[in-house]
Amino acid sequence: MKFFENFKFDNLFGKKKIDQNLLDRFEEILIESDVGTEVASNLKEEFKKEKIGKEIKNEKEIFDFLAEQISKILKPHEKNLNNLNKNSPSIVVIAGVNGVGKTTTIGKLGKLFKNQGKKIVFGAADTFRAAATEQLELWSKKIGADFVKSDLGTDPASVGYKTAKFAEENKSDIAFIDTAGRLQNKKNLMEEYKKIFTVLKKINPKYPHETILVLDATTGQNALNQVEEFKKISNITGLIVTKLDTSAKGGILLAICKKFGLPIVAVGMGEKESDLHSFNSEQFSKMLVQN
Ligand SMILES: Nc1nc2c(ncn2[C@@H]2O[C@H](COP(=O)(O)OP(=O)(O)OP(=O)(O)O)[C@@H](O)[C@H]2O)c(=O)[nH]1
Ligand SMILES: [Mg+2]
Repeated sequence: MKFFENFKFDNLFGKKKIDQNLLDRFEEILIESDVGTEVASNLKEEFKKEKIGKEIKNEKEIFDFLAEQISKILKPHEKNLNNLNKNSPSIVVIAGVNGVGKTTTIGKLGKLFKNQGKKIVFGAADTFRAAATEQLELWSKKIGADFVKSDLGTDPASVGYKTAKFAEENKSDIAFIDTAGRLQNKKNLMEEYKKIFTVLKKINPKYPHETILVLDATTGQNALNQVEEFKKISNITGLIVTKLDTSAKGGILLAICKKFGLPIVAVGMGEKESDLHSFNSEQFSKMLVQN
């Protein structure tokens, strides 16, 4: 994940002064990195104000400036991961389309809270595929979480219900409810999603305390549509962006923050249980522009 893989100041321009050409190329690279046209144009303007006509020692100076600007944009969107466990039990629904990394993220989240000595339960509300339940069950064994499931084809909402009840009765600290990765354009499936929330609210109107939408950074601009669709049916309280360890253009985070103003809870940087990190805007911005 990097913005500026192909950005070589000397090679590209053969000069060390910021001029219009360089500014345009700067904006182009930002757009190619999925930050969206508005953010790209704002960053270009900031850059122009500060640096136009000035001598630049090296590319690092450009990158440092950009990292600082990006960090300023993202800072208000940081949400501490520990906030997911403000209640006892905390009921957390993990949502998102097919293959974004929901189940893996639940495993990682479980591990993280387990390390803090918390009692965890996973609920397998993806009842459409046997493999989905098995995958979550494996994670539960691996990290020592309790596990709630139902038979294949059971109403996902009933698993949500069972999981929340289990958490209450067994004094769990957090329940993570895994859901099926469905396409947001299939209306009947979205209806099932809604039902999970309705049923949880019947137990307690405050449930779920958190609904985290998982987004795959490699899907680029499509992530924006996903947020839009899920916001229609649920109160998204935070985002987790996965696969930032790949060649994904992490700039999509800026576009999402600009458009939806949602908090970012964590970022996924690999497939292992230890590969989930609290979202830190400074670190993330540096990583984006590292060259
Ligand atoms: N490189 C990388 N791979 C990831 C990351 N998170 C998840 N994956 C991989 O992405 C693939 C899909 O992950 P799952 O957790 O099964 O995704 P899901 O959203 O539960 O998928 P469905 O249940 O089919 O909707 C798996 O191969 C994961 O190992 C990440 O941060 N980085
Ligand atoms: Mg899954």
